[in-house]
Amino acid sequence: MISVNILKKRRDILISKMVAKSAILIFATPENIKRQNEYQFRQNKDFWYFTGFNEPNALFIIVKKDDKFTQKILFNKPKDPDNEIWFGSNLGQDSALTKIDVDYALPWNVINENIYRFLIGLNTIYYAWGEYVEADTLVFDALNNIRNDKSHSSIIPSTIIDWRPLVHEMRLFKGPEEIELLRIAGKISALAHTRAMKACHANMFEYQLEGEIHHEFSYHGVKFPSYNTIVGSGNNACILHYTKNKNKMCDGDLVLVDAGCSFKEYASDITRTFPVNGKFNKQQRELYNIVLTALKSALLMLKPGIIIDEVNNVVINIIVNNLVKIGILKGKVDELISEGTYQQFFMHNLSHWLGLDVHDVSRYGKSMKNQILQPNMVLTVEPGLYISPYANVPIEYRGIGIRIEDNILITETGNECFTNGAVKEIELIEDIMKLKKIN
Ligand SMILES: [Mn+2]
Repeated sequence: MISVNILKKRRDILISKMVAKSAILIFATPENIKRQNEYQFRQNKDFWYFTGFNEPNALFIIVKKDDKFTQKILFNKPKDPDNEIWFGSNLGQDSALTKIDVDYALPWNVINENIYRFLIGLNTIYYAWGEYVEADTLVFDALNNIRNDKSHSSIIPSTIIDWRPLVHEMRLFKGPEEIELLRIAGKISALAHTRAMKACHANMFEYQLEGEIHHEFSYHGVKFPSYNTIVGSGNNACILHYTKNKNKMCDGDLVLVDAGCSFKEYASDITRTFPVNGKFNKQQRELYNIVLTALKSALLMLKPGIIIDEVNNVVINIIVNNLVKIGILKGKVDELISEGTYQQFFMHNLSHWLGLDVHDVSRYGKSMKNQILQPNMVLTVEPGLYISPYANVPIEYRGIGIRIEDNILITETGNECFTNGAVKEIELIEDIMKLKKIN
């Protein structure tokens, strides 16, 4: 749940952006989508942002007649004693009025016959089409109902506006309560990475290290990771979306752990890379320090007014210069960059937005690269180096994959790192791994 005060604040901002004689329709995740058979139910984040309501099959509507008159309506599942025996209780309509703070709460099973009543006499409908087929059908049927019913022929909504640009612009700038949750998510995830460092040893399986991470999440009151945990040792660290986590970890290899929890729906996303046996070898150390230097330089630059792409260029420069120095890349730095030769070793983006979603929403349809950073934006910073086992480089560098990822808030003057709890200096990692506190 989100406090009614915060819901009110968010809804008021949304209402201020709506034109008169309009309604906005925001659907929860439907119950019958196929994904749900495979995964636990996860609420639609835009719906959550304005309702804090975690049940499937629901629709939140705000009707704005004019600046003085607005109505909030919720359609949600009715109470059903038979169903409760199997699935437990749900909120129902009566409690929804106060808990979700709406003027009307109506049962989901009568939505077809009733949704159009709230849209009569309006000009504009704000709706994000294409998310759920069921929702599209409901909305377009409702609009057809109004058009076909001659008794309501005075005003028929004729404009449909996608609300995602409005809502996602709001979500891009985090409020104080969101920042606090993201901060906590970062802290818990950092503890999980620390636990993994302490627990790690040769011949352990990658999934066992994953288990240590998830144990620490649940210990701190978190049920879900915010994405599938990646534990890739040895060559697996070079597979960017490796989630099989099935190999035995070998003495002498590095392990890359990309894991973050979702705390009260807010995501964190940390990557740390450390030696399975607790001690970096020469080549691992060299490559690791290149990535760490790149990360630190990025963290120094990330503040209001800067464009991500400028930071990305500095990171690429550091990486390419150093790869030339140790003989992994050969040629002129400028050409290696302009021709993109380095991309075989660093092929992903430096950052993504972070919030309710782990890859959080952005200015609608706009790439993050050219956006000017502003206070209260939250993002990841994650340079990496991946030397494929088949790369044409000195053999001792092959099969080393390293990523170091932090989560930051852009502040008025610079940034605040949420994930410093997980150490990243070589000496500190080696010190922690000596502790081996977990049996
Ligand atoms: Mn990430």
